[in-house]
Amino acid sequence: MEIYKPKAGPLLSEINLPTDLKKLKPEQLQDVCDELREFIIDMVAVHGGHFGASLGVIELTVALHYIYDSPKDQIVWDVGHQAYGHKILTGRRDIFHTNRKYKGVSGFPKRSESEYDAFGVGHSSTSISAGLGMAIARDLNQSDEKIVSIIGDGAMTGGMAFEAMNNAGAMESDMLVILNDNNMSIDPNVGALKEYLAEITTSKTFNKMRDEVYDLLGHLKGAGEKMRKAASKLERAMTAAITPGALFQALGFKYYGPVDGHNVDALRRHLEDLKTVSGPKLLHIVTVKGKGFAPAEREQTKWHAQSSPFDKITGKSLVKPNNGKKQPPKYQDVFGEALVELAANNDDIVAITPAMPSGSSLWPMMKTFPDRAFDVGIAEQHAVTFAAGLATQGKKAFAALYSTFLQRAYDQVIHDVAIQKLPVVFCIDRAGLVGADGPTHHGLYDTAYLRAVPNMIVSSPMDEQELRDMLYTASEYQESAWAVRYPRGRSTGMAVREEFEKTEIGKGRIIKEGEKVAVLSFGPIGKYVIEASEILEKEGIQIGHFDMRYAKPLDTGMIDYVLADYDSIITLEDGTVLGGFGSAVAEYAAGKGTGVPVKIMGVPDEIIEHGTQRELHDEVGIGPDGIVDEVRRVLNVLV
Ligand SMILES: Cc1ncc(C[n+]2csc(CCOP(=O)(O)OP(=O)(O)O)c2C)c(N)n1
Repeated sequence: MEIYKPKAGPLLSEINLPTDLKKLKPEQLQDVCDELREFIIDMVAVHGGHFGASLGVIELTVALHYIYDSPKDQIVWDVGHQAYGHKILTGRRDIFHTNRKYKGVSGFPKRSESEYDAFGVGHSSTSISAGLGMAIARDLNQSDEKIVSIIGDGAMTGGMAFEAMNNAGAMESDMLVILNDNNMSIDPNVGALKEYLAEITTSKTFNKMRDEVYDLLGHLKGAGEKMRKAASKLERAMTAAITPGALFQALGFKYYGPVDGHNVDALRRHLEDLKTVSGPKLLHIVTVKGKGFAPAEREQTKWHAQSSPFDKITGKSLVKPNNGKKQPPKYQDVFGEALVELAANNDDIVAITPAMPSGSSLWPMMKTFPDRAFDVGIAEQHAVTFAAGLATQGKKAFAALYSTFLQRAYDQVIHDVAIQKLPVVFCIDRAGLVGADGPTHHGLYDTAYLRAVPNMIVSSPMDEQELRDMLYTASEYQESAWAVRYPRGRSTGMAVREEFEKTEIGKGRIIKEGEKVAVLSFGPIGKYVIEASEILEKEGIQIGHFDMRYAKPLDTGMIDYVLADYDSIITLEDGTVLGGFGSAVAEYAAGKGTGVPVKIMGVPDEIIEHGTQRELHDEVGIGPDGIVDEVRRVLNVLV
């Protein structure tokens, strides 16, 4: 089937690189913006992808590439989900329909993909640190490239952004930070900073004075260094006196703004002028997430990203998912609903999310028990220590984090939770290969890094019934921390009993007995063993299948049983093969000295790119076919 390629308008189709954009007159830039917006809407309406954030920075993207000389100048995006316009203007227009598809363009800036992608990204709040590193390297190299870091108001809630500003403000190296303030994270932004930014953008007195100062500064190019310094001093004094922007000033940044981020001409002029201002400076622009596509402006969370084809005028979905048949619930929803049920019976239960109430399905809890559910902003480290603090006072804290983002809080897991033996429950979503978001988002390491920590149970259910029971058991458990990992996507669709039952900690279950080869699976990936087993049965091969449920504590009784009854063990997990569940089994088996070989199947020690989850599972050989092949191989070896 022919893959749909959006058609670029007359100006955009001539822009292969930013040098082509620079040939245009300033008056033509708005038309470029309109064509770029249209192109992105066209593309995402058919192929899906991140959406609202890119639409919100179209004018900024065009202005940046018009004024700066990328790739010499370094344009550093934060998170990178808003960089579609950037990619299209920097040589990837004609392949952009492969965005997020297997072997296609990455949905995020990526250094190996293009020299215009100054820094690889996917996780938030990194752009100022990376930009500062580039600025200091530039100074050491005595070269003259410009450094621009773009950061959203959501990403600005991440501690790293402040660590970077604190450092940059004192280093006095030349760099520009552009704060893209759309008042949204994926969900509505939260926290005191958000209120502060809102005060700035709505303060009329300040805006008037700021405009006057800016005009003065902006027109001083020919007026000499002395006057500019005087004006700069005046501006700083005034800004400090009337406070807006003072937070950034206090951190050593010159503050400019707020500027309408959809006025490409104003942006172009500001960027041009700011090139002449040295040192660390911050330009605050105000934008609308989803700008130019009415449904996305109205429902900004829903349109943060889109997967299904939609009508590019009305936004209405053009496909009935699953042909209109009811789909099994997503694992995240099984968690979100179970949590509310548990919280209804246990007043001590509280829940924490670092800026992912939609992604982690915490809204039911936030709506039902608003006093006991907390969105703390994009602040994983804080989220974990905050949960630890709650636990010291007898609260049963459920910290819901994506596996990939929990990586940020590893020290907090050890130092604040495990060492103090606090019974925090980590609900680890998006565990395993996540699909189209690619390597920055795959949740591959949690089993390995959590298994290494004392006072930590590491579990993964094979289906939604087990997930509910594990959450219930964890809610009553006070001896140590507990991690429950579950993947992106839908559960099995099985009939689930209403009441919860305790699961026995550290105990697996037998799915199927067999001969010679036993497959020990950890988590929902066990479904592939069932498929593989059916294929093998047709060949007369009966494998044993054991759903182990716990990587720690291991069900050693079950492993002893398998070691005694089978000739070979295969372990299967949706995570790295280094130090994960399979390693735990192999360590135990080696200690027993039985000589039964253990083959660890999981994700190899390589960076795995993007694609659908199934494509990636098959690529690394942990899909049903990979399991079938491995069983045949083992049996041949055994013969
Ligand atoms: C460390 C980390 N935590 C969570 C996320 C998930 N995430 C992706 S985009 C986003 C919101 C970013 O908001 P903002 O920076 O304001 O950009 P906008 O989407 O509004 O343009 C979040 C929370 C992430 N990418 N990285």
